[in-house]
Parts: sequence; structure tokens; C-alpha cells
Amino acid sequence: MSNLHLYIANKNYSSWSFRPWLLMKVKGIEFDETLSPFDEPNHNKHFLEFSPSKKVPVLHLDGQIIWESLAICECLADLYPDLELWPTDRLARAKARSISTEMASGFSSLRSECPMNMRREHYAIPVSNGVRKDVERIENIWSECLEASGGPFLFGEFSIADAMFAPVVNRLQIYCLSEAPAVLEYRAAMQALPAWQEWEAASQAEPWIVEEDEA
Ligand SMILES: N[C@@H](CCC(=O)N[C@@H](CS)C(=O)NCC(=O)O)C(=O)O
Repeated sequence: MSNLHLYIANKNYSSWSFRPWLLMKVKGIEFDETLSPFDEPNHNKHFLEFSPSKKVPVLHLDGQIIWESLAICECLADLYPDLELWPTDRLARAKARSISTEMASGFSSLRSECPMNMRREHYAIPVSNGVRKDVERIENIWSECLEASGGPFLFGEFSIADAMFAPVVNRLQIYCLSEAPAVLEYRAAMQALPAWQEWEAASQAEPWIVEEDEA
């Protein structure tokens, strides 16, 4: 049993859960996980049993509770300095933090209109100008980072920034939102990760359907 316990929701839909889960798997951090399915009719009240914000993901560490996906990733970076969860170069690290925070706090049109859905067939839906602008900004961030680092991940090696953008890789694909070279190249690298494939296989085996996330 590990001293780290991650609480998550449905792998098919829970984009915030995906971020620290993927980071920990890719970096070989051992943890126990509890998947607690969404219960929309009851407003997910059962999340309060382990999450003070009533949201997932939540990390329990030796009796301490850490919530908010980016704060969880920061906590892991503190716990495991040798794993280099952020880029080692100071300027690259600052940029990785900037784009990760932009991801955590922004792209609201894309996040609300185009939910992550690992099982969904790939076809376009009508989207707002807000989504188009979000996609354009993401294409710019990814191409700039990949060009500067040489890839295959945003800062060369997989880092917290990649974990934060992982659900966007799915969204751009399933809603056919971009065929930009950087998007295709980055998607191939992310989807080749054994950890990505493990999450995707588990999501496909899930029985739950969340109607409001079936855009
Ligand atoms: N800002 C939070 C967002 C977490 C979040 O919204 N999680 C969703 C699941 S992906 C949730 O718990 N929703 C349940 C609810 O709002 O009742 C983070 O970064 O962790």
C-alpha cells in the first residue's frame, strides 16, 4: 500500500482526474487509486467523503489532503525532485508553469462546449468563435514549445505541462478541431504513452454514460 492515494472520477469523462493520474503513471510514482463515479442527480455529494471542494482529483498523502489538479502536480514535484516533473532549465520551467496555469484557468469555451470523452467517435460539432480562438491559442502554444524543445513532449521530456494539456489532445481529436502539424505530432507522442493507453482502455470498459458530457 502506498502513502499516496488519488481519488478520481470516471476515466471516460473526468479530464481533471486524468492530469495527475497520467503524470504519476508516466513518472513511475506508485499510488493507490479510488474511482468514484459521477452521480449527477445527487450533485456528486459523495465526493465530500474524501474531497473538501466536492471535486476530483484529490490526493491524500499521510493524512494530508491536497486538491486542485495543478496543486497536486506541484506537491508531487516537491515530493519527488529527482523525477524532474517540471523542466530543469529555469526559463523553460517558468514557461511550463505559465502555460500550465493558462490551461488550468483558461480555455473555458473549449472546456464547456467540447467535453473530454475517451470513447467518443470522431466527428465535428458546431462550435462557437470562443472555441475557435481557444484552439488557435493551443496550436500556437504547442507549436512554439515543440519547436523550441525539439519534442516529443512540450519541453522535450514529459512534464507537468503535458499532463495539464492531455485532455485537450483528446478534445481536438474527437471533435475534429485541428489538423495542424504540431497537433498531430504531439497527439502521436501522447497517445503512444503506455499510461495513456492504460487510461483509455479502462475508460472503454466503463459502464457509465454522462448525458451532459455527450456533446
Ligand atoms: N479546478 C479543479 C477542477 C476540478 C473539477 O471540476 N473536477 C470535476 C471532475 S473532472 C468534478 O469534480 N466535478 C464534480 C462537481 O463539480 O460536482 C482542478 O483543477 O482539480
